Amino acid sequence: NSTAAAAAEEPIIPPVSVKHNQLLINGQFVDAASGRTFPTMDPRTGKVIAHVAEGDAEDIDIAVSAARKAFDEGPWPRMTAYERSKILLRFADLLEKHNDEIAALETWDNGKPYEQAAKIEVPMTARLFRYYAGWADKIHGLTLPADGPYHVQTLHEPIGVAGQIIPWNFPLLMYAWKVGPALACGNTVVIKTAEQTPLSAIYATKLFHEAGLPDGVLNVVSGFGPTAGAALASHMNVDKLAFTGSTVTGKIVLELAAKSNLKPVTLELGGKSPFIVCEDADVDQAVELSHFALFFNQGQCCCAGSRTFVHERVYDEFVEKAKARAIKRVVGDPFKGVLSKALSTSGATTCCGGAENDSLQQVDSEQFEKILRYIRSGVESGANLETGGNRFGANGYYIQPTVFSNVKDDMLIATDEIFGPVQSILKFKDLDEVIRRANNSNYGLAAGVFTQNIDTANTLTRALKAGSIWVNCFDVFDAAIPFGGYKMSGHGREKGIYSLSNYLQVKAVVTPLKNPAW
Ligand code: TXE
Repeated sequence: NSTAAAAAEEPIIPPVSVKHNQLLINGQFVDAASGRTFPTMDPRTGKVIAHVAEGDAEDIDIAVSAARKAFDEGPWPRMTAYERSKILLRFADLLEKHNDEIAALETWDNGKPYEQAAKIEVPMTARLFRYYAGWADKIHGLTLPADGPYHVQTLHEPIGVAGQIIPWNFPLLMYAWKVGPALACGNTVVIKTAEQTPLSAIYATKLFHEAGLPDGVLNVVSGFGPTAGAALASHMNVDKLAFTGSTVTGKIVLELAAKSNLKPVTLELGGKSPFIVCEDADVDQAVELSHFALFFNQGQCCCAGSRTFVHERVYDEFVEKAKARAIKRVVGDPFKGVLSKALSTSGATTCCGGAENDSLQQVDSEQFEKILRYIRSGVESGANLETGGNRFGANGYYIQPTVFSNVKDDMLIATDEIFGPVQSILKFKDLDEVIRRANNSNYGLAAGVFTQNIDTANTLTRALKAGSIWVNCFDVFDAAIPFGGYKMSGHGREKGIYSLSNYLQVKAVVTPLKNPAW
């Protein structure tokens, strides 16, 4: 069978080598001040890909000073917006030129399918920088009609030095979501990448400098959370913090920001998003998209449709088909695979689509063990294990596509973010009930709604407490569409016009009118 075949195969040699493994501060590659390095691993083999400079508080301090200088004295905020925009556009061109190399680094470091990185994630990153390049010269204040003889205007100014902390599930895209709007608004940046996946951001930032980015405007520090990350969150000279990661760590960085200089914080945290299949839904389409909503990117998506609520009239048919779909999934080496026809024709640049060979390779042993623990808890709490439930093959951190039916709301597999390829299917009877149950979560990141009835769709989209609601589709990510959460899924919105306000100060300027008659 395919499991045995995949396990017997030798891992494919990545078509890339690691050229850059240092910190990138003030336009220069440098070692960590401590001289320390840490290994970044190939999850397929557990072997070291490269030793990367390990930044900590001292390096963060050096990087923040460089960003401060570039903001206070450097050309960036004072450049014309058009010049800034041209640099972002040139960077997007360079990303495209080096598309395959960056995609290979991303796959090697993270374990995601190469086709997905090469055909979706790097192109979406370029698209996002072009989108924000378009905004750079369209950011402006207002003239306001105030009571009294005053000329009143608002200036929209960059905040200053932005500190950004990103995770490992979409290393390059998370870099884009954070860096794109910050730079378009004229801020300078220190970004701390995830310790599991440091490689693509260093490479991309080198390209940014080739595109003409002045020194100190964008500084990349690789390193660990409690050292480098915490130093960035609590730095007195960082004016704004943006974080993507777990809700637990989100609370820590919010506290560090409050206890230091009260810098404003945007948080994009975990989720347990409902995917609701109504009785009148196109079941085959709902099965396909619920599969995609959960298994895309190995299940490592904050907005994964991880509570599949299915109406009782179509439940049995849905469970059978969802199980068959999961069994059909091709698991294996992420460097092998082709984009699924369905998703590539649905528009790869707007849809964060998946590959037919979804490697299901988890990023590291910690995530792998966490997922297996949740699978065991699902079995112990009485859910029906329809398929999967184990590791896939003997090597790496592959997990079998796993489907549970008969899941109850209070089981851990229905309440907690598993962040892996484990689908939990729950049964419901009517709309009011599913609204109540879907909203009964600490999270509120996203939701999927499957129905042919416009009234049902309108009721659900208004009633569900979630920042993104996809109707008869899922995971449609366009640079223009805002993304973010209700409740413990976070604060603020990223992407689109909404992200700009995260990186701008609004200054009200009032001047008396000497001759109010005019
Ligand atoms: O997250 P962390 P982890 C969820 C998912 C996953 C779980 C744990 O459920 O299984 O979180 O993953 C940095 N001060 N998500 O441990 O710790 C860290 O170095 C400052 C959902 O990887 O949140 C990394 O850069 N920074 C999520 C980033 O925070 C700290 C994506 C994320 O790591 C820090 C990833 C500290 N004290 C995981 N500790 C999503 N929303 O998409 C860690 N970091």
